[in-house]
Amino acid sequence: MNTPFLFLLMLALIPFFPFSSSTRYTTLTLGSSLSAPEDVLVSLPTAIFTAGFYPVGDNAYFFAIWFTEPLIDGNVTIVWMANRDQPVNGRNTKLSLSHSGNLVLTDAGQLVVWTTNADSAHLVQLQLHDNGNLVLQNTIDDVVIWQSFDSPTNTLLPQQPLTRNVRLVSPRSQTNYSTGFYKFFFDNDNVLRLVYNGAEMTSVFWPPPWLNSWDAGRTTYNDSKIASLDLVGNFLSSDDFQFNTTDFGFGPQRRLSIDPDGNARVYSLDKAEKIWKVTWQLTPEPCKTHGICGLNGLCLYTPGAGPTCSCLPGYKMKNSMDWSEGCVPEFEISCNDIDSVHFLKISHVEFYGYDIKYYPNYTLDECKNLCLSYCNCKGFQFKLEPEQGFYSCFPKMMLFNGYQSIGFGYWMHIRLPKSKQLVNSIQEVNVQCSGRVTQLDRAYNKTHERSWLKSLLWCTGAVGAFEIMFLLIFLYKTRQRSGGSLQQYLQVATGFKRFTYGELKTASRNFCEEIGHGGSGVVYKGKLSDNRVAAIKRLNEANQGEAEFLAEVSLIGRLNHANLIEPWGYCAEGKHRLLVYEYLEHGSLTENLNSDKLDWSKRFDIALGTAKGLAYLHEEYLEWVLHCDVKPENILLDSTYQPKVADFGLSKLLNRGSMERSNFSTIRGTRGYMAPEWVFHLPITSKVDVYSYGIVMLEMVTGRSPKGLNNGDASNGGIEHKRLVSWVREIMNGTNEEGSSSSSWIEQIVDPGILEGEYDVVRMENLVRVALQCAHENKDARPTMRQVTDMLLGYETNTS
Ligand SMILES: *[C@@H]1O[C@H](CO)[C@@H](O)[C@H](O)[C@H]1NC(C)=O
Ligand SMILES: *[C@@H]1O[C@H](CO)[C@@H](O)[C@H](O)[C@H]1NC(C)=O
Ligand SMILES: *[C@@H]1O[C@H](CO)[C@@H](O)[C@H](O)[C@H]1NC(C)=O
Ligand SMILES: *[C@@H]1O[C@H](CO)[C@@H](O)[C@H](O)[C@H]1NC(C)=O
Ligand SMILES: *[C@@H]1O[C@H](CO)[C@@H](O)[C@H](O)[C@H]1NC(C)=O
Ligand SMILES: *[C@@H]1O[C@H](CO)[C@@H](O)[C@H](O)[C@H]1NC(C)=O
Ligand SMILES: *[C@@H]1O[C@H](CO)[C@@H](O)[C@H](O)[C@H]1NC(C)=O
Ligand SMILES: CC(=O)N[C@H]1CO[C@H](CO)[C@@H](O)[C@@H]1O
Repeated sequence: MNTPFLFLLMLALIPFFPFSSSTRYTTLTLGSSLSAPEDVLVSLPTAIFTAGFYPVGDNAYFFAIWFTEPLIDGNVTIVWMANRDQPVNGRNTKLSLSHSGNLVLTDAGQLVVWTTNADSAHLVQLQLHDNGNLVLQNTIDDVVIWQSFDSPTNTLLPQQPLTRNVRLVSPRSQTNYSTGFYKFFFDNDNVLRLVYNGAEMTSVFWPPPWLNSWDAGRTTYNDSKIASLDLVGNFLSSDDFQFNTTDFGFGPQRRLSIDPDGNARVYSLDKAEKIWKVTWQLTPEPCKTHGICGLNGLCLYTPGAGPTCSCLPGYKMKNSMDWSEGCVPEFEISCNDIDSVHFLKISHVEFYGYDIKYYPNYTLDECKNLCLSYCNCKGFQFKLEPEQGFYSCFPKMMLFNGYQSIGFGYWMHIRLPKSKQLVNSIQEVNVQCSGRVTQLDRAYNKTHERSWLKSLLWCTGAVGAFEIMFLLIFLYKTRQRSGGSLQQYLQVATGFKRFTYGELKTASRNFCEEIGHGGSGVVYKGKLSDNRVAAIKRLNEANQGEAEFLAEVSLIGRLNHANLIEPWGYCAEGKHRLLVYEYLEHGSLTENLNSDKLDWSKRFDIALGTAKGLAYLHEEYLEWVLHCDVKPENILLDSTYQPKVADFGLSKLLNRGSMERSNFSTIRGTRGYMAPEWVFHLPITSKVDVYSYGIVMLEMVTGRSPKGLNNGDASNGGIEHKRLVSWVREIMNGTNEEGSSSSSWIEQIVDPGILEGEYDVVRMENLVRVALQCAHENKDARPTMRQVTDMLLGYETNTS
């Protein structure tokens, strides 16, 4: 080798590197070595990557490869490690290329910690390539003897193949890089899987184990077992699994990592801000990752804050430093003495797996006795099967993979000794309309309105707020932006795209065609570059941090239902916050209510579709979404007059931490449609939407607006629209007493101008009865939205 030349080259390169106190190599030749801690090898040709000794503690180092350029917080991002489970000493430790052509990491001059075991050729050299691959190569014919791409740790770089013998394994924690519990690999059946492989148990959770591979969109026939992420952000696997990152296209540096929380994510480097942004992730629901809180633990998820763990009542943390070890009971239960046992009910909690057996159509008492009859039964899941209309019992031999889910009808009953006088220390999960609510004056003065709206959430409570096209709304007080790259999660669903402000400006022709506005912002019509017509909502207030905004947007982006308006994307640039939605030609129900286009059968479809959309928000989508502002303006109609619920952005919520009643004494929603709970400061549940739905349905049938004539303040909002309800009720009551046929009371309430007698009296009666039930003052007397769809649908199937 031409040493003077190399020396000059190194001199020339030195100014480009921020830390220049150490020796920088670009090539390691036979017999030479890198000494800990300072020596590094930089990648060729442009030094994107650096290989060297990365400190992990007092005098403890990994031999690792990282991105040379540090992030905004000064830390570098590691992409590969040689000795993740065995850090080496800082002194007298070397990575040497032995004369036999072997790469050896020796700790403190003696112990071989790691080696390539590849001694074959003699004329080899070690170089780091700009794609992040550390390559031991024959200098004569360029044959690769060994490369780091073949033995990844938890990160896959673009163009690095994931092959049959290779697995990505998560680190233990954010700060502990040693081998963790989550493995991403090709299984024996040729399917790419993510598996929790803990100390006590193993379980596959992706693709969902209850689906067969075919249903999960995978093929088991291609045994080439190869997957990789390419330079434009397309990941393709031989089992047919593929995705595109949200920032699809050439440009940003990307990496796919298996994170310590068991999620796989693709990160793209934002060069300007020097942070990693998540542009794809495998599961948007972090608590559904198996094993995350260990045995007897329960996972709670708050967007922004991420998942948190807690122990079940009666259990305590096994190792206060490590949730993966879960919780242990603070009691002992004797098997035979069933009198000393009781069951503690925890609502909205699901534990996945470890069922002793599945028992359909069981009552609660039968299920309790069943659990008592098994010595190893730690509790049981009691669950409503909405389709069959009965409850099922799942006695559990282990309480694992527990998470709180405000799904419909999930209860967990855990077995505890009677002597343990435990209250349910896990807060009953309540549902509220906004994640972070600031304490408000509970009186709603009209004069207050402006500042109230400005400073807070955007529940469009404004009198007369006329919102034709509604999208979603969220606004919080500006919050500190969390700097860590991991907080920058952009949880995205396929098709939910990030737009630039310029793109949207062009699409809307500089925001010229206004199609609606409300408290939260103005909606414009626009045409996207792919010729789709969109509704673009420009939010008034941009004082929400970007990360915050993205966390909220991502929730909305995951909602997908035929009866919900489809979110297409968003823009968060500087002060601008915009949301992009599908555009519906027929506008809202308000505009169509008095038109003759809506015949009876269309109205029935609107009733049913709206109920389905709301039921999805409440129940199927397990993220606890309430709408809180159901009204005709927020029910949009597509070309066939099928309804789509809009403006469910008001709904997002989830902060269990602030569930105190006092925290949401704010009146939300629109006068005329608000449930009495708002007025009387009762707990807010999904039943507020049921109430509003009932009022909307009555309005649709009668043609009478629930908004009173006077524009008095909304604190008596519960009173006025009672008139519509009691009016209907009285007519129904009165004529029935007189013994006249049902058609006569229906005739009296149905808007004669609109429906002209052409309707199915029996179905109409059913609809009105359901609507009245929904608008019951007592929330417990109202059905759930799921029951509403069943009642409307059940009737359909019974009669046809
Ligand atoms: C990292 O986790 C492993 C496995 O639990 C443990 O043995 C090791 O001590 C941890 N290292 C640090 C630095 O905490
Ligand atoms: C198997 O997958 C590889 C990689 O995706 C692809 O190139 C190949 O054509 C596939 N083979 C078959 C038989 O589909
Ligand atoms: C990714 O984008 C490319 C180009 O737009 C497209 O052909 C491909 O179908 C996309 N793949 C997925 C999984 O969306
Ligand atoms: C559930 O059990 C009850 C009582 O044994 C029975 O009457 C009912 O038909 C069952 N339901 C179904 C759907 O099997
Ligand atoms: C709102 O109304 C209350 C009670 O009527 C009153 O004390 C308060 O000053 C009003 N607030 C504003 C800003 O007008
Ligand atoms: C950056 O490194 C410091 C010290 O090594 C650590 O305390 C901090 O958590 C790191 N920041 C991130 C975002 O990982
Ligand atoms: C309906 O009739 C019953 C019995 O006559 C009466 O008690 C009730 O108050 C009536 N309800 C309404 C809303 O008029
Ligand atoms: C944000 C907020 O107002 N939080 C309050 C919620 O309620 C609890 C208990 O009443 C208060 O301590 C919080 O400050």
